[in-house]
Amino acid sequence: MTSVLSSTRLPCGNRVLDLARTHVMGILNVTPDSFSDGGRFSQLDAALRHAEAMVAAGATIIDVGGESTRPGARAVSPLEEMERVAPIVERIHRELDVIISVDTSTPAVMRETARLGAGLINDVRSLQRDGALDAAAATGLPVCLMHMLGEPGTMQDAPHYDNLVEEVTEFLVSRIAQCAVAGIAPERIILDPGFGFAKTLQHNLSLFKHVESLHALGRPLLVGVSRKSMIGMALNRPVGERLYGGLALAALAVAKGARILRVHDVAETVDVVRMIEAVESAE
Ligand code: 9MG
Repeated sequence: MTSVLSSTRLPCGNRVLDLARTHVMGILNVTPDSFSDGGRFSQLDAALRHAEAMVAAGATIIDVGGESTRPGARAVSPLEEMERVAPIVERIHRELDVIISVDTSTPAVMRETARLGAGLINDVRSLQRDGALDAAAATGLPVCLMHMLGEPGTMQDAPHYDNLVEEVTEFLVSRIAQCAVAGIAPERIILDPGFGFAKTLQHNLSLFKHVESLHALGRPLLVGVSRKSMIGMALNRPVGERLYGGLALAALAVAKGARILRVHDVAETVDVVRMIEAVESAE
């Protein structure tokens, strides 16, 4: 396994992420259709129970998101996003022993959820929204910077690269530099090549094959491919039948040095990670 990190301990609010190991980040979507059978309070309880189940299955990070990033998804207002995300962040912080990541591009959501106990900001827009750099800097939390071109609604409209790996790398280098200007030190940054974001199937496969090259940037890598269309297209599988393809990619991502795997299927992915660790730690 390859990766050169300057430090293996990443402070995430009141917890620390040990980057010597690979972590499984469980996905908790709190969009209206995610926990739709009941009123507001039972939806919150259902989301908390789902988070609890993922922690019991071995997730060390829960990624809470209130805005769908699927192509064509409806945009939500900052207020709507806050109303979805803040209550569950507060409950998880109070009741579960886990790092809370907030999947958001909205400055106000970054600030408020940090106050409520979030430990990590996961921004698919790499802090490019107005005010996002300053908001993230003010929280003191680590941030995950992800590669994407354009916006989720239109990103799949004929994405083009002359040299994909080089362009993804350049994008991330330039976002790290912008973060430094805003007061976010490189030590607070996690990098993500953004599988499925402004990329064709061939782009995704090729980027995965060469993902180790991002280790040159010296920061931990997050890989998110769970149930994505790259698996569906490569294997001709609908979304409900992408588990084995996803586990194959999870194993490959660990072998290529990824430190965080963002997944729906936590228990299965934790088994993959632990099995690899068992082999790697043998004599
Ligand atoms: C929110 N979200 C959806 N897919 C993602 C991915 O691949 N990486 C990160 N960091 N976030 C994602």
